Amino acid sequence: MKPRSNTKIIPSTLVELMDIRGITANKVNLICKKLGIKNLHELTAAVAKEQLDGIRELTAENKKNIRRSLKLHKDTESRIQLWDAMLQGEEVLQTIRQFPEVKRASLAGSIRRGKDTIGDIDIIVQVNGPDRKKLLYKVARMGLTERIIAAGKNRICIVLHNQLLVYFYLTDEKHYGAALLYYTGSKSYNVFMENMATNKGYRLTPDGLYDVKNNQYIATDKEEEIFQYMLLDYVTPELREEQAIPNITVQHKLPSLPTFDQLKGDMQIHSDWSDGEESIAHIARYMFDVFPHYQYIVITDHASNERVGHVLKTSDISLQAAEIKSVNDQLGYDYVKKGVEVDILENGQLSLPDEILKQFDWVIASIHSHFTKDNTSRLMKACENPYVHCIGHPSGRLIGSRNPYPVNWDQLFDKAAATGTAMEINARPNRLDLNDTLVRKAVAKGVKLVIDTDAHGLTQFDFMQLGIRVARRGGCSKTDILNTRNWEGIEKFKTDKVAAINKVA
Ligand code: DGT
Ligand code: CA
Ligand code: ZN
Repeated sequence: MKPRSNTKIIPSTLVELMDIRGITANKVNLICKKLGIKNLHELTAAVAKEQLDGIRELTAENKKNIRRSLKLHKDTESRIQLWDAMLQGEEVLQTIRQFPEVKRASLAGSIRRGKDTIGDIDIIVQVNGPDRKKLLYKVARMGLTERIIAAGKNRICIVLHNQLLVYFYLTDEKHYGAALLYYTGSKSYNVFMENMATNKGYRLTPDGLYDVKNNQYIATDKEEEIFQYMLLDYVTPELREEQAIPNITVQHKLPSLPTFDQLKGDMQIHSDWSDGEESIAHIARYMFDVFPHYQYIVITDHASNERVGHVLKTSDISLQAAEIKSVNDQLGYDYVKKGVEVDILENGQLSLPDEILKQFDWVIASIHSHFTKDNTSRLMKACENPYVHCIGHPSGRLIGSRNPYPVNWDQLFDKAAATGTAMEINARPNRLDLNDTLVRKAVAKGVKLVIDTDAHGLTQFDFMQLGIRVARRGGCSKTDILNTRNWEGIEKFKTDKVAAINKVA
């Protein structure tokens, strides 16, 4: 075989670059020579500084592949919503778990932490050394894989057909816990943990925890063990973010975070009386069967005197109430609650008068117009209405398509706390509104929150899982979440609100 020219002068630290599709030995050589690069670290730095742009011989595709392989691709446009990433990640996980070479596998990275958008999918895979090649072949042939981007002894990176990147970190049983901890991140949380380890005479690496005194390896097959050895409370992945670190440095001070089974009902649902797909009877039957731990559901169709089309007409409110009554009669108790979602108009007035609002069991007021102006005063005015129980999707953002409008959150949350108005954690994948940071702020001010799905179809009730993750990332306790209460508890919240407003007036 003819020897390949130039290969020899490529530093051994850069050989793995040649696994990148479309990058020949010549190109690797060229990069090394032109930029004086000697190792992967220097290459990473050069790519971050966009120095590859100066090399004419590299195509745009070459550069893209190098960036991807180095995990430097993450501009905001390429991030995908948590829900899509969870579905995709789960599918990849289920597929590789069927390979006999895979002894254990877990999602890590930002998906495991429940971040609202995801740059790429990280998966820890336990596989014996001799099986790694076989695993690579199988991964390459999975229907989900578009192509292999890079493959080495400890890592495989693939791109899926939807252009999402997946990194598999290959590890053995003994190092699994440490790998899971490290690749779950976040980066700033890892730095925090590494410093904590150093302070306690340990060294924490993606390979495991070591006792510095005798350089002895401490078993970390399970992630929890690392926390135990370091005398720290276990920190759930949702709290492994920079914003939560101040709370986790103190032992036994972590909130006990809310869980899905603690939720007693879904409090924003649209039926075919407005823009939802299903009748109230269908929704009730489905929810009753599929979510048996819910004690109530709240139908909150859009209703307005101001707009037409896909809204509950004022004249239809009594007809809708009769339908709800008949569904409840069949179920044997008041399972379906009569709610409404009203618009907050430009001047802060609502799209229905108080005499009508007071007929409903639950009133959500939301902004559906004028998305660019500062909306603090509109939202505060809505809080002052004794019949408004909750502000819907308070920031107005649509992930990837609409920025949140400006709001003075301190002022709004103070008003919400003083008037006893709840804020929504809207669990739709493109809303997640409030987001984790605002949830943390709201809770600190004593504002109560409602997690709901804003479902318009039967499949959307599963979004509740996302809402729970936002609440957990925001460091909520169960008591911060109103719909962990039974309906009597919700009624109490409503009478407390009226009392709070009367006191101020
Ligand atoms: P993403 O993919 O942008 O949504 O966010 P992550 O958190 O999944 O980040 P990613 O995929 O770049 O890396 C996965 C985890 O690996 C990250 O959360 C922490 C760890 N990690 C990666 N690079 C570094 C690093 O340079 N330093 C430290 N301390 N940890 C890192
Ligand atoms: Ca990631
Ligand atoms: Zn809405």
